[in-house]
Amino acid sequence: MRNNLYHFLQERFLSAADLGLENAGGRCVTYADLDAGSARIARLFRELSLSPGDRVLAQVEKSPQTVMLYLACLRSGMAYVPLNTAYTANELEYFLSDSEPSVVVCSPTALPRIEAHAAGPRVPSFFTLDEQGRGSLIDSADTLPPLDEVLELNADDLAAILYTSGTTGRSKGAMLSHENLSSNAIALHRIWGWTPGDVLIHALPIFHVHGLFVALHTAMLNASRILFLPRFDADGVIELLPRATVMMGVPTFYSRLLERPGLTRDACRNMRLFISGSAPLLLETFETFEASTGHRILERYGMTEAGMITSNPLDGDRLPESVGYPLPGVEVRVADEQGRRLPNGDVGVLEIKGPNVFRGYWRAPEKTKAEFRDDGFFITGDLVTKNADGRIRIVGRAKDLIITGGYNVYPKEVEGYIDALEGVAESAVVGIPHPDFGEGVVGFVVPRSEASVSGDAVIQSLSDSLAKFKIPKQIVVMDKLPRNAMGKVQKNQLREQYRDLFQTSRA
Ligand code: MCA
Ligand code: AMP
Repeated sequence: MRNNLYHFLQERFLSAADLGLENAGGRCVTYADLDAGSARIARLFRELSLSPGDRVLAQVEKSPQTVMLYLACLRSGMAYVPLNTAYTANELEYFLSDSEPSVVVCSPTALPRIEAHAAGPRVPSFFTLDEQGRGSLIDSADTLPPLDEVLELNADDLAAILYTSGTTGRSKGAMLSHENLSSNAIALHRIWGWTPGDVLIHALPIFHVHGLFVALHTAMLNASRILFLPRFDADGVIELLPRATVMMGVPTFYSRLLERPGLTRDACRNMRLFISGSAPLLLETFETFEASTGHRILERYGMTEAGMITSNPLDGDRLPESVGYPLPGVEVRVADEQGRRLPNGDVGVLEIKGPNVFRGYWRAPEKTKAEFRDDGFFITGDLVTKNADGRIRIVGRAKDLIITGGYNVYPKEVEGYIDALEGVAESAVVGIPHPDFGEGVVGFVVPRSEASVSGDAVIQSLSDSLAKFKIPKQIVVMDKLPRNAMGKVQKNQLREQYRDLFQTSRA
């Protein structure tokens, strides 16, 4: 039984053991290094007497050593719990108590406040890892002999828990199994036509599905050279383009690249494929990108709970404003609120089933039950149409969600924090079209009758509690929120009325 995803990856990437993660200066942490480094961290886990399924929580910057840590979790059967580095200590407290990690890895500067927050029955072991890939994690592992074993697992054993913000209440941890991840990686590797010699530009963060799973797994299965940038930087990417063949990004990457004169056909001469996802790619971005580079961006669609779900075809019509066809092995249907299948062309919620679909929410069986139909289909909350040949278009969201620069923000969470501020009677948070981030978070705030509230003060007050990307780029103070006859806030009306808020200035 070779169910461990690490088996699949190792088998392929060791065929090119001297390639690996290359930084902009050309320094390479090879696949052989990743294999040996992850084996030493696996030994450290053994010394700490961790058991398979124990959680390893990481809030660390992107570095090859972060990848080693992830691979060590895979090979030793630990559940990797990566967290956005933008989360504040306040947000972290919840993830620590909910996931009950056995190991916590964080930056040296964050260590004191994270240690202070870690309570509960079992105190985790703490290690540090900085953006250069140095810290007590690597220092401790480097003194140990590698543990070369790759644990035999069941296909549905846990590989990772990724937290997704919830429409109501707190974030939910999506439990992803080895099979979820490997089935998706193998399907994507095939349908995107990875070939020997492909070189990937990797500029995504590695605490989400896109950068951690989609990009890394496919490139590793291909034993590809990975040009590994610590973060997205349009000029840095343009410099690397002539050396690369594949790039993955959120739409903001593409709109930012288009602002640079260096994005030319010549710069893209060796590129084979540009892939976009995590948020809607605007028609304008698709068309301007094609005009500038000759490349039609391939858009695909996914979510944390299911990895990738649909993709435009590599060969055949790559259409803008469409996310293509279900991946091999993934069943989809478009349904009404009761789960009844709708005719082709009708707008409904996309429901999906397949080996990519997660095992449920961590320690939340009721939440899991609420999002699955009795026949096992998962309700994505995305509003779509499907045409007669099976092509899917996303036309909206049934869930109240803002996607800003590829990060999800649930308005309810932000509203909760704003409403708790002194002088605030109520608030509504919506996404307004934003030239850089696709959608920009905007807060509409109604002060209490006797109070006066300033937008800047609201933004300032939120900064200790919320990650920056969730904090409204603008606050509009108003006397009352628009409501319908039932008393429900009319967010559509706010979106419509303020649709040009970001159009004149890049906020
Ligand atoms: C940073 N800021 C943001 C964002 N990122 N605000 C809103 N939305 C964002 N995405 C804040 C910064 O803290 C800063 O605040 C200000 O906005 C400007 O920052 P800037 O320097 O422009 O940002 P950056 O560091 O260049 O980052 C922008 C980015 C980054 C490169 C677009 O957000 C990014 O890498 N996004 C990718 C997200 C991703 O991987 N999503 C995949 C999720 P201040 O000025 O106050 O300091 S996986 C997923 O969705 C599913 C499965 C899927 O289908 O893939
Ligand atoms: P997350 O929970 O962070 O994984 O975000 C998943 C959500 O991102 C999906 O449910 C969609 O609403 C959205 N999404 C991902 N890819 C696309 C895309 N290509 N077009 C439109 N929305 C997308």
